[in-house]
This record gives sequence, C-alpha cells and structure tokens, in this order.
Amino acid sequence: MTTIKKIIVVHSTANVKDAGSDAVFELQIERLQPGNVWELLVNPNFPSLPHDERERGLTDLYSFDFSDHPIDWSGQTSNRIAMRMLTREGDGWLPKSIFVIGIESGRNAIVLGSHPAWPRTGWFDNGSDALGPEAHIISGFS
Ligand SMILES: [Ca+2]
Repeated sequence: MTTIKKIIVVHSTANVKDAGSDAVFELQIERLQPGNVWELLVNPNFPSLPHDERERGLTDLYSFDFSDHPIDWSGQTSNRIAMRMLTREGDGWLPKSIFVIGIESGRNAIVLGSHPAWPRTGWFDNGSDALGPEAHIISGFS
C-alpha cells in the first residue's frame, strides 16, 4: 500500500464538434469494501482554472491536495478514481486523453490512470438526451 498526498489530472479535450464543455466536475476516490461495495472516500470538485477550461483540442491540468488527509492507495483492484459531471444539462464533454498521477508522501510519483486514446464514444453528459453517462472511471490503463 502507498499513501497519496496529491493527485494530478491532465486531460485534453477532443477536437470535434461540441466536445468542449463549461460544466463543473468532481473527482471521486473510492475503495472496495467487503461484499464488493465501492465506498466513496472523498469527492473534491475540480478547481476552477484561470482560463476557459475543456475547450476543443486544448489541455488542462488539475492538482488535488490531500496532504491533510492522505489517501491509502492499495492498488488498482481495491481503489478506483472516477470523474463525474455535476451540472450543466446538455453541455456534454468528450475528452481526447486523460492521465492521472499520484504523488506519494515520499514525493515519488506513480501513474494511477493512463488513457492516451479516450474512446470517441466516451462522452460525459447528463440530461434527457445525454450522449453518455455523467461519470467514468479514469484510473486504470487502456
Ligand atoms: Ca470551457
């Protein structure tokens, strides 16, 4: 097991029509409990960056600080990280790539999620005519 004090998410938005979004997102960190139940440990909002985020073809970087309450990361089978769209019905977002980096308490960095070619059908969306679910798992490898 390792202890994570910071998580960095770097994602690019697909360069296709309507891929960009102004929605608010949260990060969800979960741990597998007995009975195959995923327990939500923490779900901070993505911070607001000083530029227009999630625009077509552009890359954004987000840093989440957990140094006050570090996360016990047991591995890809017992922990997972999701990204969830909170608001903005009808403002779907389609990434092109998503990478998740964990900074351990010893300052080592480990890759928690690597998705260099996010599926072209992998929209984040909500509402009655949603193009995809509002949440996707972004840890793990593809
Ligand atoms: Ca935007």
